[in-house]
Amino acid sequence: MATLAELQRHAIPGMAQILPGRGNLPMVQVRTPAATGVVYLDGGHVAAWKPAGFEDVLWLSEKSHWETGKPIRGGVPICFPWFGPRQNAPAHGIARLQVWDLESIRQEAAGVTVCLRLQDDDTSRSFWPHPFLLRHRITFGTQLTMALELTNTGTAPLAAEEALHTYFSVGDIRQVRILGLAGVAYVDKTDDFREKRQEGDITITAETDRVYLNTVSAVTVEDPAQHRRIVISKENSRDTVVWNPWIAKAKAMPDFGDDEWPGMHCVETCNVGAHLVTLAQGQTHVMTARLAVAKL
Ligand code: TA6
Repeated sequence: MATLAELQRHAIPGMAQILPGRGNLPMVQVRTPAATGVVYLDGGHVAAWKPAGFEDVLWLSEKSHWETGKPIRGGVPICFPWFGPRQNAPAHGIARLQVWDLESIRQEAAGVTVCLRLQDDDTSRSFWPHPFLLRHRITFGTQLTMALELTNTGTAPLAAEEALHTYFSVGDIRQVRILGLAGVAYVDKTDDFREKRQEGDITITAETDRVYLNTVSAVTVEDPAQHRRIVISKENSRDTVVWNPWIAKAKAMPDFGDDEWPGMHCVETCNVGAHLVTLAQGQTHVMTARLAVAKL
């Protein structure tokens, strides 16, 4: 793993710097007139994005761990190579627990793009015996673009689930409406994984944990308490997860404040279950999530 001193060669003076963040974990901090943003090398984890004129769009728990090997609660955890729990292995896979390498930082028309990479190693192979190369290209600008690029660097076919598990900051989840998934089938994980169909817009009135299937739709989150709407569009993703833990689940998570559930929810861009990504030797797949925010 590169030292902080070795990472400085990537800095762009006045725009992108590499410095110790929470828990002294190394982070890239981007500051431009368009937006500010933060991504940690731990987990390749985007932790903040604040476009000019708005409060931070991403949510972070005040109780989050800030330790290598433990997932940050909030921001955008990367779930790979599986989604959800797995016996004798970390939930949501290993990528969010490992320290990624900083490959480059570039100033582009759309913003400042930070590229992080993660390759298989003894740890990953102990859980999942496949060679792989992941790149996470994050562009911090008036929009936030996250492109998760997966390459099969092995000789055998690779099959993996993936998710950009994005936590959004909202004024009051009880006032939020989520548009764009009407008519889409979903698995309701709070009701024995029964398959249902979304009727109209989504409102959150209890623990909500749904995998919307086979949808390429953009999703709009209307947040009247913060007078803003967030549009989440995506490419090469077949599923969208919507999650809020509500009261009991929030209490049950040690890295989640008991009273934090009204201020957040997840809309996750993913390929899970039957839509896992399959790649032949040398093949690459890029899943992209793009966030935009506007006044409501
Ligand atoms: O994406 C929703 C979900 O799968 C929920 O079931 C809940 O487990 C959430 O992810 C958080 O998972 P984590 O492992 O980060 O606590």
